[in-house]
Amino acid sequence: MKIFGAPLSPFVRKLMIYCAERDLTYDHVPIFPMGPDGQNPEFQAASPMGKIPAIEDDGFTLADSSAIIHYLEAKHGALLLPKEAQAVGRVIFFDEIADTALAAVTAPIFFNRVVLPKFMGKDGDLAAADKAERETLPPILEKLEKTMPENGNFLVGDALTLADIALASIFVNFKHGGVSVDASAYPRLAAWLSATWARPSFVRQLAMEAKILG
Ligand SMILES: N[C@@H](CCC(=O)N[C@@H](CS)C(=O)NCC(=O)O)C(=O)O
Repeated sequence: MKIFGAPLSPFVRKLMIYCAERDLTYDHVPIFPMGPDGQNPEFQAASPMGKIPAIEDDGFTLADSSAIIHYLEAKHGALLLPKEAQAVGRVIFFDEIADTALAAVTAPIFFNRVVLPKFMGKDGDLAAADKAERETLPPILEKLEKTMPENGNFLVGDALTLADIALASIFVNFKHGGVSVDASAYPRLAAWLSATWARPSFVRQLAMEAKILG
């Protein structure tokens, strides 16, 4: 399988961590969609909307991290998606929160503080990043804190699921953008996050990303 994408994307990271957690190997084809890579015909064929990640697997192409992970679970056997009705609903809920509310607030922070200055040679809109951190993010973290399990390291049930991978992946972009989760304000969220980031899959991924960030 080929994975097209840039590891600093929360959605590419989610797919890479998913593969690491279940020992699926892949060839990584680096694609930064906003640069010339976006014109790569193989990538364009795999990702009709031009977004990362996308895959090519034995001639089959697919884009969108959640779609790809559902495909891989169906192909290789369900491991990180539970079957029980309420659990599957909750996993999709967390995956969706990462893709919507959190992605919307990560974007101005990560893009303006990291992507524009480091990879595109442009000044980011630091005022927009600061505003997102100060005003938009805290109410989301407060709501998220209320959805965290009281005990335990997993968001759904007593084992790792796609919910943990998706949510912890997007929080890496806050970290790269200089935002940390205050354990005194959000104790359950902070505890769950540090437990998830301590997994070997995340440790390896973050080491690789540290090299990219220099
Ligand atoms: N819901 C999608 C989101 C993918 C996405 O928005 N990727 C961004 C990078 S983080 C992208 O490719 N942006 C380039 C563009 O929109 O042109 C997924 O889970 O894969």
